[in-house]
Amino acid sequence: QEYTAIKMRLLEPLPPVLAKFAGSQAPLETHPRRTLRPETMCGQTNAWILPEGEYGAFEARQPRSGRRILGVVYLCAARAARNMAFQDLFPEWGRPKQLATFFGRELLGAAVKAGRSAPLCPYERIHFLPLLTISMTKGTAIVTSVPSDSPDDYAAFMDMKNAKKREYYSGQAGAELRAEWIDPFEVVPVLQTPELGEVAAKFMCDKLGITSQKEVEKLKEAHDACYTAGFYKGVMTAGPFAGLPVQEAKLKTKAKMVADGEAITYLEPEGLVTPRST
Ligand code: ZZB
Repeated sequence: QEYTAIKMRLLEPLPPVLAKFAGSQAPLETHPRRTLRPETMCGQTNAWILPEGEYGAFEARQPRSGRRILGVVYLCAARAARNMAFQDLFPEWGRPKQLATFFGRELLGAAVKAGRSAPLCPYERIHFLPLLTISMTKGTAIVTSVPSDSPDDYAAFMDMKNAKKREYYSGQAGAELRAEWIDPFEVVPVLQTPELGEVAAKFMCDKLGITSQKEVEKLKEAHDACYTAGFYKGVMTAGPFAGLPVQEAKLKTKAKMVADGEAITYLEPEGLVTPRST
């Protein structure tokens, strides 16, 4: 399975757990996140992390030149780092160098810039918020949020907009969740389909009566409906490929992001992680 991992640049102030990377020669870059929907990146409103998930910071290298890039680290689950280490993304083949270990909750509220070139992310600064349904064994375990087209994101985004629920999730995470990390952000429509309109995730959540990120069964149904409609009938309404069908925009956005150094592609084996033998 090939994944596109989007890079996000951490912005100051750095969370205390990553403060030791401040002042590195190159900007502290990137979270690769796994996504299969690169064309929707112009609808990002925040990033998600699992509060109790264990993550690491790993020394990165420039994939094309092979140079070690000082001060650039990738933040992700250790398992994802092991995969990446076999794909020339780290200085030493097969051996990720872990520079820090932290829990997701320590990054809550941290600001990132998603996408260097507008309009790939509509907001200059977006924040990490908690998502309890993140799987630590899929992708980097850091997930971008596109509430317009991903029902899971929409439901969790609406949870965060609700002050009472925010307080509840803050208690769950054992970390503060401030209104300023969510209130200035709105759902950004990026594509339309004849059956689900311009904001497919909202359409499906409303239709199925989904009111929380905890309604996983219904969310699965909504996810599949949005994915299928978007993939086969979607036409982009925003971003650099507005007007194009989703299938075309998907390839073009991915190619553009990889060429611009805003994304990397890497492979993840299905099931058990075993090193490549080539
Ligand atoms: C942006 C995006 C935009 C996504 C969208 C989906 C949708 P799938 O389909 O089950 O393979 N994701 C990535 N990693 C994780 C993780 N570790 N735990 C939980 N969710 C994760 O799931 C792929 C999608 O799940 C990825 O694509 C990512 O969210 C999320 F408009 O990235 B996506 C209808 C879906 N729409």
